Amino acid sequence: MSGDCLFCKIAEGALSTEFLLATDHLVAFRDLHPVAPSHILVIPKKHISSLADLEADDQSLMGEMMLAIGQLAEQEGLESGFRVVVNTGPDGGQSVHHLHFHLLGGRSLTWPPG
Ligand code: DGP
Repeated sequence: MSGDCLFCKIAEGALSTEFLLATDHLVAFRDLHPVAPSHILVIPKKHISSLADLEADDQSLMGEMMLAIGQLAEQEGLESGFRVVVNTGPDGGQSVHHLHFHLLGGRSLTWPPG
């Protein structure tokens, strides 16, 4: 838990957010401002500020998160595809400084992103 981190509070259940998935190490919940019919955030319970702050010890946690994303995509019925985005740093458009994976699906997504 890091001081006043919003996603740490969500992860510890302090904000009564509905979890689509919760394990010892991660939680998944719907984005407050969805940009696709399915827009889920998957976050580690451990406070990690961004993808750029990962350490070697986080390797198995990241593997668990990838597997969770696959499970959530299946749960959401995203058989025709989905996208996973990790906004990182100011140029990456990161607004919440607790590592999170956006799982986006339910419509055809364009490329390149803005
Ligand atoms: P990013 O820009 O990549 O840092 O994405 C942060 C996302 O977090 C953004 O899409 C909106 C979402 N978000 C911010 N505050 C809350 C909240 O309190 N609850 C939920 N469910 N999502 C939030």
